[in-house]
Amino acid sequence: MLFSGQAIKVSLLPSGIAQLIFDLEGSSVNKFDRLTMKELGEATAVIGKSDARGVIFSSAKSTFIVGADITEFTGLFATGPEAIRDWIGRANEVFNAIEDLPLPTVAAINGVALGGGFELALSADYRVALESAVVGFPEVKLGILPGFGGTVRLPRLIGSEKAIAWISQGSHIPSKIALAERALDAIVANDDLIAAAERIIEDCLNGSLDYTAQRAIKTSPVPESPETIAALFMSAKPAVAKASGTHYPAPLTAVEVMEKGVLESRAGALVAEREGFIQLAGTSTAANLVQMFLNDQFLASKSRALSKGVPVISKAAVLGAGIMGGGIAYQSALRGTPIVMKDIAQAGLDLGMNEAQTLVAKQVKRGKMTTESADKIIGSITPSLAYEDVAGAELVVEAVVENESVKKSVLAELESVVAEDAIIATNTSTISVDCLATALNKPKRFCGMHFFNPVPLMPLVEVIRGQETSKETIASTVAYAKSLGKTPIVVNNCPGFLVNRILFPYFGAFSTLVYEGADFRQIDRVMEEFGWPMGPAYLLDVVGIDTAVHAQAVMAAGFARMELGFESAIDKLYSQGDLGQKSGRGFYDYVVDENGRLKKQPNPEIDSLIASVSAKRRNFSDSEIRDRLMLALCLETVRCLEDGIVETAIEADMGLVLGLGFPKFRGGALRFIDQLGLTEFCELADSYTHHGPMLTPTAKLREMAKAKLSYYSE
Ligand code: 3H9
Repeated sequence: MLFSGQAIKVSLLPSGIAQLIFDLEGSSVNKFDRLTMKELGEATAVIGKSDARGVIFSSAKSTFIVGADITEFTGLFATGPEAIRDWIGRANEVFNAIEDLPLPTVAAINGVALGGGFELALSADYRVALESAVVGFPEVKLGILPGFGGTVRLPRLIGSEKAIAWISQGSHIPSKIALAERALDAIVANDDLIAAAERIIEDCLNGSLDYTAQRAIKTSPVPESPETIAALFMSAKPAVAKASGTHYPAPLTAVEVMEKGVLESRAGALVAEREGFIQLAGTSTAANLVQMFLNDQFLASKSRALSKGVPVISKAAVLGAGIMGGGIAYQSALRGTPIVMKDIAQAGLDLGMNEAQTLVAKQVKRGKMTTESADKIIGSITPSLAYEDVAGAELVVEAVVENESVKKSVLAELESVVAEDAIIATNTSTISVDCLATALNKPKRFCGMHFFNPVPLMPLVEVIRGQETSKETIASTVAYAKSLGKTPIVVNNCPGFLVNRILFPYFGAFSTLVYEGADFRQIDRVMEEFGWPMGPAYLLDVVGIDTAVHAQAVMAAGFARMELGFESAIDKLYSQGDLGQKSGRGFYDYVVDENGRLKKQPNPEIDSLIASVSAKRRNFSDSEIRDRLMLALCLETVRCLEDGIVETAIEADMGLVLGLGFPKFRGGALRFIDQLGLTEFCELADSYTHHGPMLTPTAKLREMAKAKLSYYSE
């Protein structure tokens, strides 16, 4: 054994070639935490002084190396530029030392090699991988750029144009594509990986391969002329900037860093990369996107713990076909759980099956699914008009119309058919789960399962715990949601649950502004500039004006403070049957374009309609619009946390990100409050308190502000 650490071991193979094995103790994956980087430096020095004939970098885990340790980023980034410069400088020294070893080197990539993991592989002379391996640079998704030499070595190896695409898009690249683009040198079978790496080293030693020439490519400027490079980057940058948008600076910065570096020496290019990294690491976007990764991991571990040991649902059912039922049935069948789709009318079943068929056809058309798989998926959905077919289901999702008495009678009927221990979940967006539970003899086995539309695309499922819901019911429902590929968040029952309870105060602030004479188009623009995928008027059209009117009534009945007290523009649209996208007209008009997509257009009659229910049009500053909408939304999020509707700040914020499209780079409502500062947030709210209780901070929030606490330090 040449080296034995807690993350790395190096031994000599019988061929005299050193095998460096990454196997970080106590971790499910290899990653570049501080310990691993330190040991890599030490092991490289030992190898340099040894008699080894070559080096193979390999992993004892199923992943190769997942990158730098993201869990260290928040602390590291907060230490400021000098500490980051120092950290990257030391990593650069280690990777350069590997690249400069006086012997041939090969990375044997057995699994995921992302970010720093692939940067290590690029420091080696050659890269051989399994077909199942995945490589790439996802750093921009964290708001940063590759900082261990990725922007330096990749363009030299595969060309600037391809490197721009790899790094600015942050995609995971399957090994076959990486091989075709020359980022890998070979793909081999599982049992041949180390032997293949050894063969490459032997070829280097016997002169069939020139590893020093290989190195020279990676350490010299690219061979193109300055004019060619200037033209290439000039045309790439606007496209990258357009694709990433103003709120996500990392992709463009990464491209600018490459532009600065490709004609430099290795050392010069590494400096450009490091300075670009430091610039991005100081942004709130990077801090929030890193927190998004940590939040995802938190949600995954929480739902794992909640559903531990729960038997897999082998047969499910959905009551009520149509778009929602069809979407749930499709998702269940797609993910391998056969499902019965029951309706009272053949027309409903036809609609549901049609929805599922349309969804599989789209996948087939995009080449993402074979026709055999498509047939299998459709075959595992059983449309039925008879309750007997539902009897064997272990979990049934009731997804009939959003009407309390209809739901209650369907639930009672259903309970008399299914097994004693079957789980019954209601897909409702607003109706109290406790109220619906009164229809059942065994409310223990009942909970809410709120899917978002369109089901296949929306990642969130709210799992709603009623007062009587048992732990086992929550566990099975969480497990089923996970098996559908969704992210479940467990919330306690209240009108609107988590997501709609927060959305409707935001819509309320919108309606109030319009009532006071604000232009809804300005409101949409301001909120889109803030980072929302669509402004509130557009969102209302997408959600459906009728749905919004119904849900607003439920919310106002549940929380007196949400009562608007006036006829809103939404009410007016509803009264004349303009229901948004579904009817072709709402705040905007919608027409089908040549690609079959709905296109938003001005509604020529909207201004006179709004004028009939609001004050005369007057000017509002962009900041007032943004403040009033965000204060309403953030304060309701605070109340949900304080009322115990949701257990943690992370779950509240992720509910908004995954369910509403809250801009990720802002991290969520509570994170937004943290970043503004709790005291500053309360002061801002106080400047609008005359607008009523929806914009008034809670006593606990004020106490937290006084105590200098924050939601994410709790
Ligand atoms: C980088 O490298 C920057 C450099 O250029 C240098 C800059 C100067 N750090 O998701 P999973 C853990 S930036 C720490 O459940 P999957 C994860 O927490 C980094 N931990 O499995 C979990 O832990 P546990 C670039 C990480 O199969 C376990 O691994 N790299 C990291 O669904 C399994 O993860 C990335 O952005 C990490 N980097 O997906 C990759 N990655 O077992 C981010 C994973 O305790 N990661 N963990 O619950 C991913 O995309 C996915 O996790 C991956 C596996 C595809 C790797």
